[in-house]
Amino acid sequence: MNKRIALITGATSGIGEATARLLSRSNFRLIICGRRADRLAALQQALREQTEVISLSFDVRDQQSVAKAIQGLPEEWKTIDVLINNAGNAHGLDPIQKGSLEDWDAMIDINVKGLLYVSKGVIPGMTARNKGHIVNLGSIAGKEVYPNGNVYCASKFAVDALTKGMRMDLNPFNIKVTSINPGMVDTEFSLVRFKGDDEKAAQVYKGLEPLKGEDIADIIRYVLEAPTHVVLADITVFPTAQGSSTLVKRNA
Ligand code: NDP
Ligand code: 8X3
Repeated sequence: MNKRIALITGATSGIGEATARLLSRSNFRLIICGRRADRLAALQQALREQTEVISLSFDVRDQQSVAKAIQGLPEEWKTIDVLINNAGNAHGLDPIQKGSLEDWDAMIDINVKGLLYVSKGVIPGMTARNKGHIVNLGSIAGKEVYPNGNVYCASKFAVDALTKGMRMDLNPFNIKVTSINPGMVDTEFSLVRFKGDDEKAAQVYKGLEPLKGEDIADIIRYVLEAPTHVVLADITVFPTAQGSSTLVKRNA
């Protein structure tokens, strides 16, 4: 059976890396993306035994770099079957009256505009071939707003709207669109949110068993392996200890 080509953004850590590792063992050829070239090289090397892998290093905020990287793919890599729009992060956790413009720009530029730039590069090939599958990483933050989550939540509400819009607009082209909306996943997410403060990041997951990147990767693989006539449109996933954005059962 021919291997499908999957392009994964944010493959240098967390959910994206776990997904790349799992899909490398699941009949996919991979295009792994991220800014940290050293990590991309190490991952490419590690996955090479399982499947063919190439890497693209670009900042999703830079539309020209995104377009150049995708247009510059070798011919045999241009027919992308699966796009996993995963790159993204929260920056800061401040009330709106104290939030920093820099953090706001980062979240809107990466989580919303970056997702659009990568999609703009990949979708024309999918519509031309009348097939494809786009998986957008939303969040429970794109379903429920929580205190101090303001702009991060807004960025993920935008992802939710874009996922729904993509599913409608791409319907004539047989393109599947899925959104996966996790609660707490223990990745580098909180470390980035709290600007490298390990202690603050560790507090987020204290006293509960959070999801792991591998848990989300499992779901992504399941979604991608559904029969041709089935699309998992919208999946919200929590750790068992989490009941909502703000309701979490912690051990003492
Ligand atoms: P990580 O911080 O572990 O991974 C984020 C990834 O995004 C990294 O590979 C990073 O790569 C990439 N990235 C960040 N900024 C840019 C940029 N400007 N250009 C290109 N790539 C970028 O976090 P997660 O794995 O947890 O996050 C993955 C997705 O899941 C995000 O969209 C996040 O919002 C979402 N999510 C996470 C949850 C959680 O609790 N962890 C819950 C719900 C959703 P690099 O730095 O090398 O560029
Ligand atoms: C990440 C989950 O609840 O920290 O999107 O916003 S949360």
